[in-house]
Amino acid sequence: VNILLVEDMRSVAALMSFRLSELGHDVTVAQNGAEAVEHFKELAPDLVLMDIEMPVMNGFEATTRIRSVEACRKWAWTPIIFLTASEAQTDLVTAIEAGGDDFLPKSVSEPVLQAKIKAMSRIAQLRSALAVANAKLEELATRDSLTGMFNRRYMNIQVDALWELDRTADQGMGALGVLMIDVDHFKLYNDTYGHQAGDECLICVADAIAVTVAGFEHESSIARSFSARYGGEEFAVVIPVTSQGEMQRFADNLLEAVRSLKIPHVGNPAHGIVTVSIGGMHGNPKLCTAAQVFRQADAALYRSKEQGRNQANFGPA
Ligand code: GH3
Ligand code: MG
Ligand code: MG
Ligand code: MG
Repeated sequence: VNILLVEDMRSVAALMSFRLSELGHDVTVAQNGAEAVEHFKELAPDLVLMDIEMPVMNGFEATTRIRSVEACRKWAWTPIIFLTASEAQTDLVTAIEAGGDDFLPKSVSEPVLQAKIKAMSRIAQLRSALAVANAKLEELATRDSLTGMFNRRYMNIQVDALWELDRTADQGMGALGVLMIDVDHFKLYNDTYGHQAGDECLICVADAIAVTVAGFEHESSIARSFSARYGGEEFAVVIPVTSQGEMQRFADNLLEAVRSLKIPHVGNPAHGIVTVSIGGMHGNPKLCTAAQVFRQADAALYRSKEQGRNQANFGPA
């Protein structure tokens, strides 16, 4: 166990750290609370043994600060055991209030000290296993299982955040473009080639979209674009754009990327291969809501369908 021992009295620190090393632990000593906070940030110890009375910064204050460092790291928790010369009740209460987990007299016997360390490490390990599981679940909850793309739920959260960021920024990025992408005659694709082939087709289209977005980001040196499976055979891309022309260029790239997959589709008679229709709209978050832009993009998509598919149309700028 990696232990951060916080103790201002050199003789006590030396003795404690000798005992702990004998028990097989790695010990780092801090001589006051301020040093303890610094060491804590650098070392991320498994356990902290904290003296109370120290110059510069006492143990209660140091504990409060360590807890606020942890608050910035998701699910982080390190057990903190206070060490004290006396067993005053008020100290115990203050120690727990400050964020400490337990309380031991400095004169504690070796077996008790070892047992406490074991118990605390066990809780810490369980907690970190839970944190890993939680992170995995969070990741799963944001993704669509077929394509691996972000799902609509996560997209809504991200779009709201993007919008809010730009709306409140002194100098926003200007406009955000929304593109709705819908596979043409996809029901017929399923009817002709089967649902399994339909799934595979969606995976290919999703990949083509992801690659196109990455390429466009690279060549226009923009970041923060975002694509998702919006539902069924529909995808959406949110991309910072400076003009409708730029969005048009991006939409052309998307149309071409899907065509160049050359997936045969006899139910799409005008083209013979899988194509998509696109509706685009861009707007300034300071002037309109995300919902308005999505609505207009959807209306533009409808026009692309009506006018023969395999094309992009755009809402009013
Ligand atoms: P349009 O060109 O007007 O968009 O015609 P469409 O046939 O693509 O549109 P419609 O909304 O009538 O049909 C969408 C089809 O997409 C119906 C549904 O079975 C299929 N679909 C939705 N999600 C999935 C999926 O996950 N896998 C497969 N294989 N098919 C899906
Ligand atoms: Mg002291
Ligand atoms: Mg559709
Ligand atoms: Mg469709």
